[in-house]
Amino acid sequence: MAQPGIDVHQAVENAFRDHKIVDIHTHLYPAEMGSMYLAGPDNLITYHYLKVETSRNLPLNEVEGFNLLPTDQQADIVWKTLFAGDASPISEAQLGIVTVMSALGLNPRAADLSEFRQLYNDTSAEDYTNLVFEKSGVGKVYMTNDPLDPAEGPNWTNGFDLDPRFEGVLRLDSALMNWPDPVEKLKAQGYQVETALSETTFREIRRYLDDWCGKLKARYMAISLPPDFTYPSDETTSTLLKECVFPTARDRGIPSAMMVGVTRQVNPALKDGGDSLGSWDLRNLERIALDWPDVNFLLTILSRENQHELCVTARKFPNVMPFGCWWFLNNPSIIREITAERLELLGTSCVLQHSDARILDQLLYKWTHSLRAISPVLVNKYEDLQNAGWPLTAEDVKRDIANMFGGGRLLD
Ligand code: RAT
Ligand code: ZN
Repeated sequence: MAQPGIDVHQAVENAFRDHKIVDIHTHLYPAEMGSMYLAGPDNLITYHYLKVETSRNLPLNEVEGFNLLPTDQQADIVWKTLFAGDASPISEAQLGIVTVMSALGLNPRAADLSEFRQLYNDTSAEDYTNLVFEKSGVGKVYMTNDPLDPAEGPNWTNGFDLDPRFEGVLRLDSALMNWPDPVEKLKAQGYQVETALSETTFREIRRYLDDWCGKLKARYMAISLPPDFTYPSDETTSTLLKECVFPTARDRGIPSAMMVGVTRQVNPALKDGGDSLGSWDLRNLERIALDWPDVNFLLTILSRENQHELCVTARKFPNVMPFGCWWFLNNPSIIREITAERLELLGTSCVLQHSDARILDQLLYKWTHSLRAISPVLVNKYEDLQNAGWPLTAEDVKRDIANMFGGGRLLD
């Protein structure tokens, strides 16, 4: 006879309430890293997603000037255009601000940002950080670390006490993309790379990767790649991944993350907001996974069209781990779809989401919104499981959620 099952809805809600999320891809940094630390209303309101939406409402010839204004003036324009204007703020990025302000006890329908600015200015960075981590249910965030970035690099060379809630990830774009552009920057750091992709260059890049994975205690290395990225190929980035990154990942026993499908700067006037996307031929991933069975690959792909194929590829290759609904996919309708197909094709062996937060406060909405989209999908699957005759327990649900939102098996 069928046993009365647990209330799945309640079990999922409790599991998320009790679990501290490990957010494996963000652009967040602790206050100890000076100008890298971004928080508060002005940074939040000038998030590039919102600036793009503001630019849609500005006359074309004003977009460039808008981007040149000081941050607080840009924030005032964004606020006036998108929140105090003549349309409801229902885009995902706009809704996010409403969620953040409500979470902080502020009136999101305010005429200006003064109340929010006051609250932020009256709170120390330490208290603000604690408040955001506490309220968002996030336990750890992985950073995006670029030692070649002039604003970031000196922090690491000079040393500082790293808040243990922040963990390192070595981002490779600026060291490897568009070779030989990175040569001078690498040389300035003492790495004797050459313009040619020679054995010396490979050796020195591997030394760079080793040194910085060590210094950062990097959880993984990551690179973002365009839709036309191919492997194997004589193209420089592909060669450097093969000769330097994949062997380093193998030898150090850390994953190599590939974030694929970004077309940088289709509209340069929009600055950070000027990037777009395209779909990728996943036969390249099959070849990589087959050639490097002893490297674990974390994969996030930008095009919606690639998501089902990514699940299928991950079924074929246990060293491929899909993670997150990246950037333009980080919208509830698409998260629901991707979550369902991942659970159906991969069970719990994937990392369902990351936040990609750039501003600390964004943790307050990115996770609330994601979990609001993901929870009903999980509830549905658990109900299917119960209906099929599985005596599900609250402990099962807790364990699965801890696995899927705790970094995933490749990051243990
Ligand atoms: O989502 C974003 O904010 C993008 O600009 C990028 O940061 C992207 O997530 C990346 O990591 O390249
Ligand atoms: Zn990112």
